[in-house]
Amino acid sequence: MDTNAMKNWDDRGTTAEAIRAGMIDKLVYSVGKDPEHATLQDWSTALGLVVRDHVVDHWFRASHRSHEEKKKRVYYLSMEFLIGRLFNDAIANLQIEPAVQEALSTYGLELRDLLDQESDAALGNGGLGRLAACFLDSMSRLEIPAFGYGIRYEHGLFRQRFHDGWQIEEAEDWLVSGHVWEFERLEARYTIKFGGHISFDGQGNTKWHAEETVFAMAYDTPITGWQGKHVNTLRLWSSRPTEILDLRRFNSGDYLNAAEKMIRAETISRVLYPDDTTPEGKELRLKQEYFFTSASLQDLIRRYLTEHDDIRHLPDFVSIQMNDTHPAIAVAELMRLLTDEHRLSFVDAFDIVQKTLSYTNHTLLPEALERWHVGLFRKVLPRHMQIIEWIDFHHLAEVQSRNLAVSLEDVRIIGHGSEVRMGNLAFIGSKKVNGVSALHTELMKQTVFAEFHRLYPDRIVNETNGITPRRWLYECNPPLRKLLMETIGTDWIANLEKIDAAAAFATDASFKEKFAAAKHANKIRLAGVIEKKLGLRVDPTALFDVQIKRIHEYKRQFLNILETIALYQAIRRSPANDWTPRVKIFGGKAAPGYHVAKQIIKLANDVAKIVNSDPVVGDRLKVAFLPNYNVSLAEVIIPAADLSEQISTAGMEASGTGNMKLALNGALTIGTLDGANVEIGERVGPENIYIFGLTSEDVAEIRVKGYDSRATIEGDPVLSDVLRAIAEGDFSPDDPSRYHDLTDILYNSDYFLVTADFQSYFQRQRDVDHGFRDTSRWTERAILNTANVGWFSSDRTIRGYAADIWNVPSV
Ligand code: 26W
Repeated sequence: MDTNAMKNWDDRGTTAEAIRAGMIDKLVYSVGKDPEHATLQDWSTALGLVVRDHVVDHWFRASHRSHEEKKKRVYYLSMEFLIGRLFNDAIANLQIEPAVQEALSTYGLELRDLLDQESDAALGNGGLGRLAACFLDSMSRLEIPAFGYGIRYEHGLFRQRFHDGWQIEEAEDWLVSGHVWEFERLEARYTIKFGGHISFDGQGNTKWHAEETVFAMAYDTPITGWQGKHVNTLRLWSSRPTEILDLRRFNSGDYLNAAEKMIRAETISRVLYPDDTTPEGKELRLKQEYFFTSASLQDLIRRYLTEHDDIRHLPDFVSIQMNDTHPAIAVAELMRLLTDEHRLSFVDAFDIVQKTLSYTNHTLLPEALERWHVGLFRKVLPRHMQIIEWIDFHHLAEVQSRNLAVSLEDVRIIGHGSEVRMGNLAFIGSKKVNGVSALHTELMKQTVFAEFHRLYPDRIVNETNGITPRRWLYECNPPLRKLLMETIGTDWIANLEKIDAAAAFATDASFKEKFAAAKHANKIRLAGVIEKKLGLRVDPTALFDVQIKRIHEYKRQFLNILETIALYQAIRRSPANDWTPRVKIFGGKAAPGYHVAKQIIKLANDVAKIVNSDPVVGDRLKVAFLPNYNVSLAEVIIPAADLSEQISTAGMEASGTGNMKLALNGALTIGTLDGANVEIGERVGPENIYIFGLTSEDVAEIRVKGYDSRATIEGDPVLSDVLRAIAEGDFSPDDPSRYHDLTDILYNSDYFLVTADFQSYFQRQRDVDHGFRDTSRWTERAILNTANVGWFSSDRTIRGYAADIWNVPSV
């Protein structure tokens, strides 16, 4: 690589004039439009290309440096990267916004309008996918040479719209309007094999005769770090046919079958599976997991061998993180590559595997732990099944040799002889296994991995989740950003712990006034979005009470709706009372096959219809369920929130990350002692958070001794009146029995203990009403939330991974 050529690459100016000239050049020569006829999309593409050039300068320098210095690299393997939009993120990280604004003003263009042309890269379901995206930003900020590896789904998470209050899913199409942030890498193409059979030639050589092969083609997206000091790569794989059109069939008019093989191949990276808890267990999902994992391992070994010649030293220069069990096949695939292709012995290969791989667990929900039927697994991955049998056999032998009173069945990879437990495979094949909050990690040691923890007491570590302060404060909350920069400087952007300097201003009148003004400005903006999307006018001085996350029974949106109805009924009973005006804001998608979750969405919309049109209640209570919740909508809702709903059944939310984003933007949390809520409470102080409900210990106890929800309901007049109203169709006059399934769940099982926590939650909400009325005190408490959650930066989280797991330096 001729470094001289590199040098003049970055003399590309970042002045307004340079950006203006560059934009016109791109508009004319890349987009092929003249300013007079350019659409907003054209201008957006042109400016995007200009900004991208600046990113590429920093990118090349960074990758050149990592290559030169033979630095240890981190590879983050994830089936999901919930990136959202990249345009504003690049501009913010390169700190060229003022120059861009000025360049645009020459043509009377607004940056916001150009940014809004970009479609969200919704390549993820929820927490796990978004965490991966925040981690990419932090690894670049910390100048850790790293690659994200995933799938370039043609269609990301479905678009949600409501039809008569019911969720409707539509295919998402992010690539339709072009995507300037990726580069196709024709040369980075690997063959991925499926099915078939294995032959041995007696000299210990194993041959995999695959039934089907596809190509994995790479697309690279630069991930710009703060101030462009480092830029990493997100490499997403797209599946391509190894055989193109069957011309013979085509010419015989059998057009569809002529393309059959091509379509089958392309299907692998066609669409993201929209479930975020229960695996569908579909063959295509297993093929997706193997497809990207194999391509990624082949690619990183090729890169390693361009810098090193002995594969045995791989662990010294490579650390691979498996984002949940979805890439856990990596344990067997790396074994296959090291033994069948690089001719190492199984024992040597396994030693390298264990030293290179680590696994993050994101959920304790039994139904979310991936188990593949042995029959399906052997059919799709016959060689890997053999390798997994070898690993399982040798691991069990090692366990037995230690004569520890451990349940062998629990630590088997192949359970009950019929299922491949990907969590156990990942645990056995990893040097470190981590949970995502202090409580979650403790519960991992006591439940799903209790036997493994006894066998390997130092393998499980905790790395509490975090969020990137660039996107989730600096970029999404300009008014608060401005106030913080003029008050405590800019250090917090790259070192969020430094935001605690704002605590000193919590009682400062002018700071409080500006802080409240920033929140109010964000609430006015959100009120505008609610009016545009729902035709509903809300009062921006009311309490904005926000619950935004995937719809799931354990996240208990149902509990929130029950409290909303109780408040509604209370206001109707005593309309003259001085009620704290409140707007209940909901956002979230339900997995298409999750009917209870879809009913909960419909109930929220039915309650909204009744409450929002009730003249007795008027502006004292409004309910708004915003459709198609995604990263970009979160960036508008979060800065405008006063109250953050984190009300999961204790012990079931591994961490949560929305809780961190909302607290950082000055919302107070009402929540259970679950996931990272516990650590948020420890840092903001008990007077600045509203904790309620059963603890995870209480829940564990109830699981043992049982729970009578019917007794609770009959003993709670507020709750039983709410359930009577639902069951009698007060919110579904067109179908009075519509919610009998939902109310029956509470009377008959109530596994998620909604009724058990209702009273405590209802009372705590009344405390919130009271607290919010003291606007001055509330603002102080909001400031103390913002100031005391700096620790929840994903930079701190990644520093933890780098030190405890990857053994790489971070700046
Ligand atoms: C195979 C189906 C499937 C897909 C995704 C099962 C499970 C998942 C994810 C693990 C679900 C998920 O997103 N978990 C969330 O991960 C976040 C990041 O660590 C946590 O903050 C959330 O608490 C956890 O629910």
